[in-house]
Amino acid sequence: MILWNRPLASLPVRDRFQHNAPRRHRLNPRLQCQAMSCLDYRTAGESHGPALIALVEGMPAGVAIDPARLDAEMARRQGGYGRGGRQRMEKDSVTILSGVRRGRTIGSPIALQVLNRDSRLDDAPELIRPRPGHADLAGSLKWLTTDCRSTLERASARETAARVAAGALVRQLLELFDIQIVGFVMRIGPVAGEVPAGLAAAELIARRNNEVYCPDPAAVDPMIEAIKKAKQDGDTLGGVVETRVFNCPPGLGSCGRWQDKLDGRLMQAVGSVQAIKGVEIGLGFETAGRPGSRVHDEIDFDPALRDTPCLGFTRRGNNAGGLEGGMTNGQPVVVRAAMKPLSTLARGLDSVNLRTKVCQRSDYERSDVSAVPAASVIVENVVAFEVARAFLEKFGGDTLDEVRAAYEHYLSAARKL
Ligand code: EPS
Repeated sequence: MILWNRPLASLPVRDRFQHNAPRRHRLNPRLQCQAMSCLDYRTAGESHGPALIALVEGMPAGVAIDPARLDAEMARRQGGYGRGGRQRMEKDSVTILSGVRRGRTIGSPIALQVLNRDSRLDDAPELIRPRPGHADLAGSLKWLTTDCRSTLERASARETAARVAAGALVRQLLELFDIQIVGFVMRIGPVAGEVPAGLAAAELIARRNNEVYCPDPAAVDPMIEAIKKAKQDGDTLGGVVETRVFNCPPGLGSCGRWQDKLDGRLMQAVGSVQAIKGVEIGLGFETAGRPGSRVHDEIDFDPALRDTPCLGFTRRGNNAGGLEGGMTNGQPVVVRAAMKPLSTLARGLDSVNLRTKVCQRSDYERSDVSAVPAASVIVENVVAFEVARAFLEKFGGDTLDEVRAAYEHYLSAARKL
C-alpha cells in the first residue's frame, strides 16, 4: 500500500499520525500539514435562540479576513423580493470570536456568531398542527413530542445565516487564487430567466444586481409580479438557483474513492440547504435525454491558454459543469438547485392536530412568500465552502505561503505535461 500520494483526508485516522508504522506507511511532512488543513465547519443555533454559530476549522494561517465582506454576504442573504417581516427585525452581522488576530487567520478554529434580535425561544408558542412540507411532523415523530416548536426552530432556514458566514469566510482564501463564485436566480415559480453560459463573473455580478438577483433583465418584473400574486393568494413560490465557480484549477476532488468525488460532495452540501429538493451539475437531468454526441464537451488545445486554469485544454461546451469523474477539469463548475415553495402558507394546508388527531388547517407562522433570491446566496456560499475544502485537500498547508507554494508547484508541473 503506497500512502505518499494519497490525500490525507482519504486515509483512516490511524494512518495519519502513525509514528510506529513501517517506513513505507509513514506520511511525508507535506501530507502531515494537510492533516491540519482538513477544512470543516459546524453550525449551531435556533431561529429564535440568542444566536447562530459557525465553527470553522482548518483554515491556514495568514489569510487576511475582511469582516465587511462577511456582513455584505449576510445582507445579501437577508434581501431579495418576497421576504417577510423577520428580515425587517434582523440586521445580521458576523462577530468573529476566535482564530483571527490583527486581521489575519492564525490557524486556530474560527468561531463566527450572528446574534438574533428576535430572540424568544422559551416564549415562542407551541405549534401542534404541522405544516406539510416543513420538518414539523417528521421531527415530532422522531423526538416523540406533539409540540413541533423544538424541531422547527432548528430546521428553520435561519440556520443558513451561519452557513453563509462560513462560506463568506473561506472564499476569502479562494479569492487569493482568483477563484470567483457567483450565485444567481434562474427561475421563480412560473417565470424562468435566460442566462447565457458564456457570461464572465463580473458581468453576472453586475446583472444580478436587482430585487430578485436574476441576471436576465426581462425576467425581473415578471418574477416580482409572480411573488405579489402568490402573496395575494396566501401562497408561496419556489424556484431554481445557479452557482458558477470561475478559475477553479483542475484536479479538485478525486475519482479514487466515492466519498472524495466533488460532484457528490457538492450535491450533498447543496441538497442539505433548507427547501432544496434537487441538485444538478452542468446539464444535469437534461443529459439523460440526449445522445452522447450532444452531451460530452469535445476537447481542443490552445497553447495561448496554457497559463489559465484550463492549462490550454479548451472545451466546445460545458455540459459537464466543470466536473468529470468527480474532479474539476479546469472549466467553470456549474451547480443548479431547485427550491420548493416554502411550506408556511398564509392560507394553510390540510393537516392533523397532533393532540386531538382531528383534521385541521396547518398552523401559520410568520414567514416569507419566496426566499429564492436568498437561496441563491446560500447555495453560492455553501458551494464556496466545498470548493475551499477540496482546494485545501489538494494544496493544504499550515500557512498561506505553503498553500501558495503547493498550488504553484502543481500548476507548473501540470503545464509541463
Ligand atoms: C423560516 C421562517 C421565518 C423565516 C425564516 C425561515 O422565520 P420567522 O418565523 O422568524 O419569521 O423568516 O428565515 C429566517 C429567519 C432567515 O433569516 O432566513 C422557516 O420556517 O424556515
